Amino acid sequence: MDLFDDPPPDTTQTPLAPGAALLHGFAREEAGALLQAVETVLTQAPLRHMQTPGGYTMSVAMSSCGKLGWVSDASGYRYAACDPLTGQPWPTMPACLLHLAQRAAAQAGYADFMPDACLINQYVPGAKLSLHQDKDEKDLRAPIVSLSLGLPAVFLFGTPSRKDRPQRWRLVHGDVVVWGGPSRLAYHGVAALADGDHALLGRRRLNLTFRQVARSIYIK
Ligand code: MD3
Ligand code: FE
Repeated sequence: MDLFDDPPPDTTQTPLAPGAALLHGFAREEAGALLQAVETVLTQAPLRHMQTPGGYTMSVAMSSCGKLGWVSDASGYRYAACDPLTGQPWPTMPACLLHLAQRAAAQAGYADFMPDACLINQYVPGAKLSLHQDKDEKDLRAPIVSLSLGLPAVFLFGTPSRKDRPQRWRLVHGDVVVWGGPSRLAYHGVAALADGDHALLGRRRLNLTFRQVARSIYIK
């Protein structure tokens, strides 16, 4: 038996918790093309700082693509078919982004992932996202897939109980994380972004989260 027969995998997978897997560098090779698709979306649906229902302005700038986009204002959080800034439907989800999310979900054990929303988050140094749950999606059996581009971030990953102290994971350019099953309702957030200068993105981090928001019409 030759122990050295198998080529090393181009990405390793770290289980973060039941149902959650970090695919190291899963999108690294195609990151340039993915970034270009994101920048095109952002010319049609610009990044903006939303208001929280509590009256704060978020430090993370956001936009969306896909059938539904995530919106927050004084009246609450929700998914909406139109961008309130432009009054237009959100830009179509670029095929390269959809396919990346579907390949990652399948790799992590979630077949037939059909995201209808992709939330785009931009962090500049100092920007952060407080601990929260994502539970406004109608079918919590579908996972969420996240893609990190640009500066590294410290991701805080707790449990479905707010009281449990979160684990800290460093996410770098090209990393993809798939969150589903028992991890789907875990509390999570992002620590204040450290300053730096990324070769492709400069002084910022982009995070894309792919979600299935509407209830599926297909029987599982
Ligand atoms: C774990 N974004 O947009 S992505 C968000 O890096 C959000 O911008 C973060 O949390 C970011 O809501 C984290 C990773 C993520 C997204 C959703 C999750 C982790 C999750 C839902 C359940 C559990
Ligand atoms: Fe979240």
